[in-house]
Amino acid sequence: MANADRFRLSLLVASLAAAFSQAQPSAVGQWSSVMRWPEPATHAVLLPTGKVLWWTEQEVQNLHLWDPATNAQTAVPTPGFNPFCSGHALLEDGRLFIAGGHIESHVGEPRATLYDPFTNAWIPLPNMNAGRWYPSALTLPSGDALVVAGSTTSSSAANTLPQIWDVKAFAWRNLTGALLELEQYPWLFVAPNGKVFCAGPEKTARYLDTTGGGAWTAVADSSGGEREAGSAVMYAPGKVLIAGGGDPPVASAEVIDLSAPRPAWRQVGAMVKPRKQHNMTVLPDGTVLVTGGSCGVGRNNESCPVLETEIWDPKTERFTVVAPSRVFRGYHSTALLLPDGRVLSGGGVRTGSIEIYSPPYLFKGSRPSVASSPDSVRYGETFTVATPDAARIARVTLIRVGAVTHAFNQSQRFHELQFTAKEGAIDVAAPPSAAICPPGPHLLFLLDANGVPSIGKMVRVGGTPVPIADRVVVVAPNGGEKLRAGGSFEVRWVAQGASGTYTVELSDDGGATWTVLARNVAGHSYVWTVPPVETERARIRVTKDGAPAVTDTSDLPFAVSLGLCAPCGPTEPCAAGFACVEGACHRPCSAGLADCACQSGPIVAVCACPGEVVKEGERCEERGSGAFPICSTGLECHKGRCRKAPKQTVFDTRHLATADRPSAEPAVVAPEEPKLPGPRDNPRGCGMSLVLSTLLLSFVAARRPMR
Ligand SMILES: [Cu+2]
Repeated sequence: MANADRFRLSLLVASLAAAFSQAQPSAVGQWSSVMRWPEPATHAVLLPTGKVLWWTEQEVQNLHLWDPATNAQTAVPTPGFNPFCSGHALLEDGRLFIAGGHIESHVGEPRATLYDPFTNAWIPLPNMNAGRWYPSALTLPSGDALVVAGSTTSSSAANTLPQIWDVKAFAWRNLTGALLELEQYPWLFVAPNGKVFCAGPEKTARYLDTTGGGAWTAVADSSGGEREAGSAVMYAPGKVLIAGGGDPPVASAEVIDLSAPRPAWRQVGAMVKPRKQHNMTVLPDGTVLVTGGSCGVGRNNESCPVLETEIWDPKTERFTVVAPSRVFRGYHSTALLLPDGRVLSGGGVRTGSIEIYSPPYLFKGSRPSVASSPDSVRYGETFTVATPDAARIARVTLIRVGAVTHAFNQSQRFHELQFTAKEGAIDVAAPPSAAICPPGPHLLFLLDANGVPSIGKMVRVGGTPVPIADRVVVVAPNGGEKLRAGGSFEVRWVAQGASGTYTVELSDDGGATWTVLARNVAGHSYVWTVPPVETERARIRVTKDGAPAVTDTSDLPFAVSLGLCAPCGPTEPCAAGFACVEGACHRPCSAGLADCACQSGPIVAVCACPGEVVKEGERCEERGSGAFPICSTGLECHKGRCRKAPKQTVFDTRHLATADRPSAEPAVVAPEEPKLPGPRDNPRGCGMSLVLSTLLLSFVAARRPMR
């Protein structure tokens, strides 16, 4: 922050503090002192254990568990990739689904993983179709997890394919009928009709039908227009509040009721301050807390910090200003409801501190207490909560635990439950269905007539979670690779369930016959010396030892080449049909030798001959001299590779099953064109890591120059 901004902020803090110094906490609530945290809290998730899993911005890959009860921080092992800029959702059984993340600014991580809060362990999942940077995730009524949007390789390359992580099948389901380029971190909610409602930040709100191949339909346009970096919350089933956002940011707010015959956005009272990058947190009494943000133009305008805190009441549909915070929390800040009814407010760019807000209801008398409550409840059942305060309970509410980043909580939603009081207990009606209340961990609150809530009790809503069955999925080689005979290759698979060992097999004839490569392999990878065979129909099969049904095969065939790029020399000739060029075996072409860029690794580059007509992904000559390969019909030469006409969106089909591929053409996957680090388009965003750039540079250096 510039000195002038810092001075302005201190004046603002002083003047707001003076204005509120006389106000009672029972009217305006109260902020804690500012507490230092090791890093900015850019992602924060309340786990079913009552602890907060949080992690930070940029290349720092430290994850932490914070215990609100003891204030202790403990380190969490890394998931093996950087989950900054990922999407997240809590599954029915309380495990956290994390999809995508950060390779560099706008370049998304294709990996996904589950975090088990009960064992502090990660379960890697098969990769998504492509990278996702700034996606949103959502647990569906089925208990499966949807992931939508995010960028793949650049700010203009959106991942347009919604994907569903099928918990039972341990596999992705692709909504190929619902390709759509969406804004980053879309605001997704399960609607009462079972569809997914995307409330923004785009002007047009839509439904996503996740059945079959999926389909989007428009629902209503916001009169506030596009609300970039605004926020949204489902404050009752089917009822959504959106507020702020835009450039410059606005103060306006709108609501929609999806249960209405023709849902439409309706303006409600505006916020006191225009803002963006603020957080909205639904509270145990059903009101919505608005914290932080900036009132200036741009992504994170520090010269216009909003310290005013506001509370929106769904009964009056108006915002009320309460006690101000002390620290500017804009871009990369978070707010999260804690089990005790307070709200954690932390983060902001390079802002390694938190404050905790105690809402007015914590200053209005003694709290109702819960003597006992069930750990889980089923849809439609009546359950009993023992409480010595049964006679004074006025409301029972249920809030799905939060998972927040980038000004949007991808998990929280609010429910009012019906109940009847009896002696020493209350009987409570559980939510009627998964569309009204998707399965997963929730906080149950009892409130008295003054709106004072009990401490929240963690309760799992839903049926019986899908048992964690034994599964194995081969992730490499998974189809399309071209391996060099004699090279070494790391066969990799992911798995869930009981630990065990694995048998790895190879077929070089499309799966007709199999040869065992290794037995009793511990762990989830096996380094394999590629045998001297020539085939385009190879597949790998991995089977759990003692469990023949727990098995998986490469989705598509890969190739092994005996000749191409094999090392050669005066005493080490190439196989028949290949010629030795600069120590590597090349395929001869009629008009001379091919320009095969052989790499040092096990994967060989695609080899193309001058004048030859080549397929998508293969090398070509942009200047069109005719001496170099020509792209086949429907393709054009772009950056040295034959590609479909350049598009703004990327639909990477490499990981789809054959039936899902848009064309019946066999898959040809060229090694990615190396990308040199360019000027950063976003100085705050994440630069390419040193390791990655070094790897790419050494790859580039290893390539023979183009002729
Ligand atoms: Cu960011």
